[in-house]
Amino acid sequence: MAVTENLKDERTSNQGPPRRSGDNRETVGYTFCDGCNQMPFCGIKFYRRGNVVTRLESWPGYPASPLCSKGYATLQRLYNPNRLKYPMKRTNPKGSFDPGFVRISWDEAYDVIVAHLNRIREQYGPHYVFFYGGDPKELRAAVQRMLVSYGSVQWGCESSTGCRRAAQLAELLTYGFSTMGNLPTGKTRTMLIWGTNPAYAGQPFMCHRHLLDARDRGVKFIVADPRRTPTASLADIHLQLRPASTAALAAGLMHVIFKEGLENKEFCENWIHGIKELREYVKGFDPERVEKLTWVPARKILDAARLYATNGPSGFMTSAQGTTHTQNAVNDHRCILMLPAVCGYIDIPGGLAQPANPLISPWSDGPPEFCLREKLISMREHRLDIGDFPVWAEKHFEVETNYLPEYVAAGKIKAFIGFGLNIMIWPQTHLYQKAIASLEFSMAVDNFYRPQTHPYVDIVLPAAMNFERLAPFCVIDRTVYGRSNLVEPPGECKEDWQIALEIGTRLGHGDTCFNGDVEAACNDILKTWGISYDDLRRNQESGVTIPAVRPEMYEKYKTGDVRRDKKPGFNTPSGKIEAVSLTLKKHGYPALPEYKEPVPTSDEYPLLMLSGCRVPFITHSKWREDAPWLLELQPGPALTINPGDAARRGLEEGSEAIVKSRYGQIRVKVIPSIIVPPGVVSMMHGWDRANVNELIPRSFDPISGFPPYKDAVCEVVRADDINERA
Ligand SMILES: Nc1nc2c(c(=O)[nH]1)N[C@H]1C(S)=C(S)[C@@H](COP(=O)(O)OP(=O)(O)OC[C@H]3O[C@@H](n4cnc5c(=O)[nH]c(N)nc54)[C@H](O)[C@@H]3O)O[C@H]1N2
Ligand SMILES: Nc1nc2c(c(=O)[nH]1)N[C@H]1C(S)=C(S)[C@@H](COP(=O)(O)OP(=O)(O)OC[C@H]3O[C@@H](n4cnc5c(=O)[nH]c(N)nc54)[C@H](O)[C@@H]3O)O[C@H]1N2
Ligand SMILES: [Mo]
Repeated sequence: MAVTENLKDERTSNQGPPRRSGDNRETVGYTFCDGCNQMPFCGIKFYRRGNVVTRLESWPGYPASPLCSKGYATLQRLYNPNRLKYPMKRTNPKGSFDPGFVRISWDEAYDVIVAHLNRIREQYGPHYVFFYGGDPKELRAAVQRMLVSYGSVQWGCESSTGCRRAAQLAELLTYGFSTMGNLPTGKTRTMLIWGTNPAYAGQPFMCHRHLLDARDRGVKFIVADPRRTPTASLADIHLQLRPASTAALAAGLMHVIFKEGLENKEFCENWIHGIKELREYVKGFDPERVEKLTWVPARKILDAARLYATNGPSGFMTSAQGTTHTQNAVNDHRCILMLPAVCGYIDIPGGLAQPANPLISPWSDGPPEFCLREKLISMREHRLDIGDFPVWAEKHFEVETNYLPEYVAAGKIKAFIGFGLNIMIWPQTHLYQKAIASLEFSMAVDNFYRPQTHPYVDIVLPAAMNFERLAPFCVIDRTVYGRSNLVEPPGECKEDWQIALEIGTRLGHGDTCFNGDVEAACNDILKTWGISYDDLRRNQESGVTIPAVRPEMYEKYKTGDVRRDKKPGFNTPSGKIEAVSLTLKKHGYPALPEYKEPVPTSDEYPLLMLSGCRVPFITHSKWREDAPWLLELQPGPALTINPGDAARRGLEEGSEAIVKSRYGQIRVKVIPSIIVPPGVVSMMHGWDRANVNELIPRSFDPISGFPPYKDAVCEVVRADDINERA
């Protein structure tokens, strides 16, 4: 009890003197939008009276600006009457329609959590507790600090389930560094954009505006995407490929480049390991064959290859995930990554440059020292995924989560601690619900009650929102920004960092968990740059810029500025970019980025299904009932289908339809649209009343374990046809 009360006092003082209730003057505060969890986050300047945020605007002069619809809707989310406000425990059996959640005190919640964690550590060992963080990445650092203090190695997150890490694994294996590409610069003459649609999914400042400007400057665009997105509309050449045929298209482009001698021969010979094998391999991918495999006309393959290779330097952008939601995730992505390599566009101005002085936003991985990374890695042998995904376990410290039901069934997990947990992330969600429900203990921390997740856990804790929390601060390029003048959260909500650090403290790790003091935890990270949160407050609008340690440099692989051992070359086993991956070879995987046929259609399931392509005003399972302004833009689950396919099924705009696969079915509204080509449908993810992930097979990519969210087949029928038959 005493711990909690003390912490509450400190927290209040962290945020400046409490306001008197009669104090109704308007004051200004600053925070970040967590609407789409893009890092770095967009900046919000807000106005408050008393404890109420009354209005907001884009933070002037802040680089991640202006705000989009989600940013403005954060106020409606903040004051949503359905917010979780108190800790709760379940009193009816897990999975019940009414789980009978009742309010409890923080003390009771912490007592129960700590008792279970201590008991499990005694009875089985600390690695039997699985810790998980969903898409809200802001909380990850503190949760990791807590779980490593406790002594578990089992840390998984949304990135290690279905987002960034499979593409990143491909990058690390192929290039030895991590990159999603760059925005075009003044030197860029052609841009290749593969499987990403920043017009909808990226912050306005991050991408689309820069792409439009580049287009106006005369930069040429090649966009590979099965859909006619706004990003594809920038394209001089739109490669509208069959979903999940990525590696065939990339191999086809290289076929043309090699055949016509357009590659950068010097770079290929000196800096690509396995260039001979790659040349041999892509010989089989002539444009006519690739047209059959990918649906992209041979003429366009020729034109795109020539434009990309001859009108350089060419820039490059790929998705965090669009190309890795297939059963061949890592090799699909590896094949795309070979394109900038064979043309020698690596680390040159206007091409795929790597910053010489990265000060990366720390929230996706968490800052290594703060997260006690060394200790986490030292426990690697206890990882659940080490046998199933050895290459992954070598390169990533986060555990691959997709075999969770199997690990639970084998008795290897006894408790599950989820921060920002959305069980719908997993394909065939019901298996994960059942697995989590079968554990000896589980809990979740969230802003709202989530019917697909919370009935399966024992305790639900209420998290504070972005206007109410101090952590984390934000990093953009080399500038660090803080928050100020925060409001008190409703009820008894606490910020995620405080919850994690308080659990750690109650487990007996007050020393590593800052006795629950969030500002002290932030300062521990900020001190790396010689600053504190107070400095951020003093420089609120401008932020604090950390000077670069060395000038910008290019072709760093030639000078020994890339590898840890300071030898020239890349950070790969061969020291070169690896067309033939020595790490994959060592573990018995295909060493070349081989093409694998996507899952075949059949008479019963004749349509290819993309799932989870982003829309501008919704993020995953959030932003629906949370902020009804956004719900007005799209009030329910919707499926886009090509108008011809719709007409053949008697479907029109707004028709109710059933989408079904071998694994399940969901009810949706139909939007006939040429955004998708014939034979392809696109369904949003994250709707609790129409969870598309129940339709996705658990056929995971063997290297990364990623689910094939965009490599599945289905059929769509009118809902009343089914009703009539029933
Ligand atoms: N079919 C299909 N599935 C997909 C994808 C796809 O393209 N297709 N995309 C995948 C990708 S890339 C991603 S990133 C994942 C999404 O990852 P998820 O983790 O599924 O993301 P969210 O739906 O945002 O859910 C996170 C939960 O955290 C809660 N939350 C939000 N903010 C906070 C906070 O500050 N604190 C706490 N404690 N909780 C909070 C939300 O209310 C929600 O319940 O989905 C993946 N799933
Ligand atoms: N508004 C909004 N913004 C978001 C999010 C959100 O939910 N809502 N989510 C955030 C998150 S967590 C992420 S990971 C990013 C995702 O950001 P993006 O990756 O840019 O978003 P997607 O819409 O999934 O874009 C993937 C594109 O890949 C295409 N695609 C599908 N299959 C293939 C294929 O086989 N080959 C190729 N070449 N292309 C293919 C799809 O048609 C789609 O247009 O967005 C972030 N921003
Ligand atoms: Mo993501």
